[in-house]
Amino acid sequence: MDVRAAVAFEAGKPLSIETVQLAGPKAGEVLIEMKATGICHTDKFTLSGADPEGIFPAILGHEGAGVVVEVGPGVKSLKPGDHVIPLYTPECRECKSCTSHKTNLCTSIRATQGQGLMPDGTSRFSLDGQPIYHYMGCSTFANYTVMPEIAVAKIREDAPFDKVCYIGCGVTTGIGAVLFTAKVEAGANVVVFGLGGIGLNVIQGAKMVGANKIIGVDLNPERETMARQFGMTHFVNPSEVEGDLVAHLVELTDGGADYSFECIGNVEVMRQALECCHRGWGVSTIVGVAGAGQEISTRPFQLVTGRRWQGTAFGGARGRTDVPRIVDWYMDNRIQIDPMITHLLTLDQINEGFDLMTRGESIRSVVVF
Ligand code: NAD
Ligand code: AHE
Ligand code: ZN
Repeated sequence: MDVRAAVAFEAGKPLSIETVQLAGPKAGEVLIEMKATGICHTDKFTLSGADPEGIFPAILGHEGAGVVVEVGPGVKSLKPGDHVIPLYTPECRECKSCTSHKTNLCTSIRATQGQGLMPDGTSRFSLDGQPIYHYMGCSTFANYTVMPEIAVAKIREDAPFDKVCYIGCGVTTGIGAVLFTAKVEAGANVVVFGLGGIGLNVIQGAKMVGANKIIGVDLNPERETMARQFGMTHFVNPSEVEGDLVAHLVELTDGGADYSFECIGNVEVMRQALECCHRGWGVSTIVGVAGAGQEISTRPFQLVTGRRWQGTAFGGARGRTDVPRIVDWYMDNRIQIDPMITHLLTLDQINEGFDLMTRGESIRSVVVF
C-alpha cells in the first residue's frame, strides 16, 4: 500500500515527505495505522548522524500511538481495531532477558532492529523498489507502519492518541527511570540534569514517590516554570553558578544527592551528575544518549567511595505489561501529560518540530496524522 512518510534520506538533512510503499504484515507482525507521534530528542540525535546505529534512508520516529488494521499469520494477542502503542523495547516474555526479570531489555529481535529491519531480515518500506529502513523497530513518522506483535502494547480505547503517544518514549522513560530503575524512595534528595521532554518526567516521577528536594539543572531559564509545576523545588542554571557546579549541588543537598539523573546526553554533565551524588550511597542514572565515540570518565575514587553509576533504557519498563498501566495512570489523573505537549503539527510540518526542539522552544511536539 501507499503510505505518507517523513523520510530521512541523509544525516544532517531535513526530512522529506514522500509517498512510499509498505508491504503487509508477515507472520507474527501487525499493520498499524498511526494516529499521532511525538518527536523525541533521540530522533534528532539519529538524524544528526551521531548515532552509531544510524542508517539511511530510514523512516524515523518511535513515540507513536495508533490502531491495528491487519494482523499477520500467527498473531494471537492483537486484532484489528485494537488501540496500541509501538514499543522500541519489545517484551517477548520468552528470551533470556525477559525471563530473567532482571532487565527490560528484551533481546529477541534486537539484532535486526539495530539494522533497520524486521525480524525476518527484510524491510517492509520501499521507495521506487529500493528498501527504506525501519527505525528502532517502530518508524512512527509514517501514517501506517508494520510492527512485530511482541513490540506492541495494547491500550484502552478511550485514551487520546495525541497525548498517550508520548508514553511510547518520554513519559515512560522519565517516570520509569525513577520508579523502575533507580527505585527512588520517599524523602530522597534528587538532582535532575536537563529539563526537557525526559527530565520533566523524571521530576514528575520524583514528586510521585514523595522525594524531598527535587533540584532541576538546565541552561535554559525557560524550563524553570514548567519544572516547578511538575514538582521541582529548586532550579539551578549552571551559567549563573559562581564557582563549581558540583560543589554547589552538594551543598544544596546537604552532602550530595541520593539520586541524580542525566537527561541531556552530554558526557561532561554525566560526570557532574555522578560526582554530585552523596558519598557512600548516591546513585546516578544515565538517561541521555551520547554520540558515537564519546565516553564517560571520573576518578575511580568516586565509585570506591560508594557512588554508583547506572543507566536506563525506556525507564526500565516492560512495555507490554507497564505501558497499559501508565496509560491508566494518565487517564486516572495520577500523571500529567498535556502541559508538556507544547506543539501539535501535521506531518508536513515535522521539520518545524525538530527546529523547535533545537531552539529550546518546545517540550514535546506531536504530529497528528
Ligand atoms: P530535550 O532536548 O527535550 O531536553 C534536553 C534539555 O537539556 C533541554 O532542556 C536543554 O536546555 C538541556 N541542556 C542541554 N545542555 C545542557 C547542559 N550542558 N546543562 C544543563 N542542561 C542542558 O531532550 P529529551 O527529549 O528530553 O531527551 C534527553 C536525552 O535523553 C537525549 O539524549 C535523548 O536521546 C535521551 N533519551 C534517552 C532514553 C533512554 O531510554 N535512555 C529515552 C528517551 C530519550
Ligand atoms: N543506537 C545508539 C543508542 C541509542 C539508545 O541508547 N537508545 C535507547 C533509547 S533512546 C529513546 O529515545 C535504548 O533503548 N537503548 C537500548 C537499546 O537496546 O537500543 C547507539 O549508541 O548505538
Ligand atoms: Zn525517545
